[in-house]
Amino acid sequence: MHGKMATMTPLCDWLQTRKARGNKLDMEGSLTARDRVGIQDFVLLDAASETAFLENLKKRFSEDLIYTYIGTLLVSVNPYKELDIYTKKQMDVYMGVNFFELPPHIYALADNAYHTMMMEMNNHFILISGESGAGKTEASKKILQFYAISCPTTSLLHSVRDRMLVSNPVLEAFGNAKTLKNDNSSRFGKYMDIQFDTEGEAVGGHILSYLLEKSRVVHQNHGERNFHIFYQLVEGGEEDLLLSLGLERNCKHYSYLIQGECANVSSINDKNDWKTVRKALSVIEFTESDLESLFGIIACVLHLGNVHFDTDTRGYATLYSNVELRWVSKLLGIHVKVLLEVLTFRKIEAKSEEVLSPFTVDHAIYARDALAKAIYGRTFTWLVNKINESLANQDSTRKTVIGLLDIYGFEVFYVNSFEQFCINYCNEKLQQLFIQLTLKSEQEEYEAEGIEWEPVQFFNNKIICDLVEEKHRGIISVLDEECLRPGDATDLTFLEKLEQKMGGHPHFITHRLADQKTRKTMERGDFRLLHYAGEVTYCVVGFIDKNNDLLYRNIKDVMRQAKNAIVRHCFASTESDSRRRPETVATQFKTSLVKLTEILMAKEAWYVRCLKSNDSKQPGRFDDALVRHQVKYLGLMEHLRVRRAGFAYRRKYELFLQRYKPLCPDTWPHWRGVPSEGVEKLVKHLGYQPDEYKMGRTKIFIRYARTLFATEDAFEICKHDLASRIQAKYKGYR
Ligand code: AD9
Ligand code: MG
Repeated sequence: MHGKMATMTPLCDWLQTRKARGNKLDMEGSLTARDRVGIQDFVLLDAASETAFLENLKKRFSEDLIYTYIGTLLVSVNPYKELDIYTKKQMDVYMGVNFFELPPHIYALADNAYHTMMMEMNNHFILISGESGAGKTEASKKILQFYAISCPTTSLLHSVRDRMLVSNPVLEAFGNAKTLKNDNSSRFGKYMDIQFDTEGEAVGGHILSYLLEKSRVVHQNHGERNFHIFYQLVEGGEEDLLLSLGLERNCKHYSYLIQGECANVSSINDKNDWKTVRKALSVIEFTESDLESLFGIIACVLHLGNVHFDTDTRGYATLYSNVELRWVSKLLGIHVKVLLEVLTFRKIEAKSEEVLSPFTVDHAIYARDALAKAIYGRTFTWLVNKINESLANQDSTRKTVIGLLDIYGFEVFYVNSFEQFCINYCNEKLQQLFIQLTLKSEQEEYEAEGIEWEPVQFFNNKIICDLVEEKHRGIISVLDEECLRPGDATDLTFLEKLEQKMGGHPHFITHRLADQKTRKTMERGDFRLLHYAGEVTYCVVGFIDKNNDLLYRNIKDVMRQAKNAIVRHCFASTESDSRRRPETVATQFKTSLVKLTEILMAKEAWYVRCLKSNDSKQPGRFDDALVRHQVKYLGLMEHLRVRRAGFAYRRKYELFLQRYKPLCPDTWPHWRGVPSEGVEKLVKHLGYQPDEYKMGRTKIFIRYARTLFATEDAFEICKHDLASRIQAKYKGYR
């Protein structure tokens, strides 16, 4: 056996050369190109000051180098222009190449996660974070494209990959919209598992979606739009399709499309996007009848928006004109009389009788809007399920996954409502996860392993997460209590309760609790949270209603009878026990985020931190103050400090030994002694220098990723060498 290991000695020499080459690359970086393009890994920056950090980012940005590493974390700055770095050729360049050998790229991170998954046969996820418009969705698309296009494939699997790729335009059409922050803003959270088989082929996928901002269907703030799909259909839909749906080719005709007064956006081509979505729907194999129902629903929502009411002589709602309602009736497959009844009357159970109570115009509008939101929201869920069916992998053999998380980014508008509250809470949770996984547990691990360590201080946003979500005490609990309280609960009583319970919390303030100066910046119905990413003032109007998200029972009953198959399906399975009150929106969201955290915690994490370069979406503009603010709140400096002082890689002694034991004659084929001693022998044999690693209680800690990569390369060569020797030997027997 030891004879075989003789071949290892040249490998060790080679390993040294590789390491030297790695060092040389760093040196070259520092001597020549460095002044022009900055440093590609912040860990190698001379000074770890915020100013040096920003200068480096800016220097690279001015050269269109939007990516920079902090160790294995990727920082990305939105260039707001198309860069020629996402070609198939680029993908090929990055496929299978060690992380630090090429300039930083999102493909390098994707490839590294992929290879680690293949090597260790475990699950991973890529957390993409940053504020609204920072480039998360673009990043997630690039990663998906990389896997779909670059990974090995058999022709059989082409269809799964195609479907994976086209799921994006479809979900974006239905779940993204123009906001003041981003022309293509995600209005839902998305987590997608990409499943790989043991050969490394992408064989399937699964999407989880989080809280769609349904209120946008019926209301948009100035300068914002409804979901893209409505404009796409109206602008791009074929003549005969529009005719069959009773639609005019004019967005201005539909009241649900013009509240933001910006139906046309220069950066968006709805007509072309319609073609893309139409094609995508056929790739996902929607049947003709699915499509008919789906388009019927989009049109039905538009018609609903144009259903107007008048007041009759008794002060109750009556239909202004029945033209629009007839179209709604046709498209849903529900008799017009039945529809009219549920939009203008409420069914009340009195004793053993059911009584119809007429609506005022306001109530009727409320019922109409609630119906439009419910139909759209449930159809979105149906769509995600349908896409999941088409991405499902039937084969039950063992698979590993890489999860991609792309949610709505932190956002602050002039007026912020329940939706921003949920979105920003979600961002707090993800920041907390990042802190947990990087700053907190990392430092705790050094301590537990007995590694000498100078603690790095950081702001832990757990205090804000608790403020929002703590059981019985957090804002969501107070809101739920008010929502469930019979009687006279209103948005303002909710605010009062908040003041009683949260008053004095360092991250919470209201108009009444504020000092004089702060009070001038708030309205009476506001509360303000000091989020990790900055202050946000929320207007309480609508909180109770949106959290309850109630739909009158007779409307639900009627929808269950619809001839439109999607609508019937969407309303069929729910609320079997109508007496039990469904969970509130915020609580459902909170529960789904807890589940998401559990899913993520069970996997190995990779991070992409996206930064917004400027607020005006201008190509090439780097707003120092804006970027500095993001660098601060994302905790990038703290991450860098931990990285600089810390270790890029760690593995339990047993696992490390198990993998690399063929690289040393003393550990091959078996090491019978204490694992840590075996590892020590192994790394000494490989020529690790004392500053490159530390021995903990149960794990080896390796400071530089390049040391590990060199070891891994050596292992690959050794593996092939062993394989060919075995093959040769086997041949000799025949
Ligand atoms: V939100 O939280 O969903 O509102 P995101 O997802 O962070 O936000 P998005 O990826 O949609 O932002 O990026 C916003 C816009 O910036 C895109 O529509 C592109 O026009 C632009 N962008 C972002 N990343 C890149 C990139 N790598 N290259 C070129 C980019 N343009
Ligand atoms: Mg997005």
